[in-house]
Amino acid sequence: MLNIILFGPPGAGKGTQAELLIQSFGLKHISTGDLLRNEIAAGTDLGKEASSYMDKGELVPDVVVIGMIKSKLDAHKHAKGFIFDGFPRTVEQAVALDNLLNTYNMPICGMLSLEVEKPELICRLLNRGKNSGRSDDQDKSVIENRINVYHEKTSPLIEYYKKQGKHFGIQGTGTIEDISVRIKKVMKQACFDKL
Ligand code: B4P
Repeated sequence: MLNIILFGPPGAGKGTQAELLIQSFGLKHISTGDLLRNEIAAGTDLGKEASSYMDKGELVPDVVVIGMIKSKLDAHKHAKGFIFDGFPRTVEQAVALDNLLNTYNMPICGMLSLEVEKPELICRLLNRGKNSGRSDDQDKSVIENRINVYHEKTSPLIEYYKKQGKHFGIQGTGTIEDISVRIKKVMKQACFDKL
């Protein structure tokens, strides 16, 4: 089984690149952002709780997100592998993911970390906000808070996966196609035996 984490700050291209990878490798895509937005659209209690955090650019509580991931893994036990997009975002989430995957004997193969500078992130997200209807992409102060939260709570995961020898930094600027080529090259190096 091939399990990959697509990592990076908000707007780094995780969702964009995940779509291309699932086409190439036949992996199951799990985006916690998409799962949460589906709950909001369906008007569930979980969605109502999540939107109160997402509208401000804060992280949804770990217990909520970890529960969603567990039910996705349980529902797709026989998948060829998973691309985790936007998860984990805290050390607690990373520990929970390691524990869950170890129970299935299918550890993370690599954490592919897309590197993009703040001005480019802000520009991309404001651009998406013009058409996507995503409220968290329309307000510059919310976007800046998401980037601050990333540095405070999410970027420590780089060290967490470096210690496991699983961190791979990838330049996240340039055309979407060029970045995809870079990612696939790293995947072949990191996970060759599982492809
Ligand atoms: P997410 O849905 O994960 O959104 P994101 O970080 O903004 O990145 P996304 O993947 O959508 O954007 P992408 O970089 O592909 O999270 C939203 C919110 O949900 C979080 O703030 C949080 O509140 C909550 N949440 C989600 N997961 C959570 C978790 N695990 N724990 C707690 N809370 C959680 O693309 C951005 C834009 O850039 C697009 O318009 C794209 O077209 C463009 N783009 C991509 N690549 C480009 C390139 N190479 N050049 C130019 N533009 C590019």
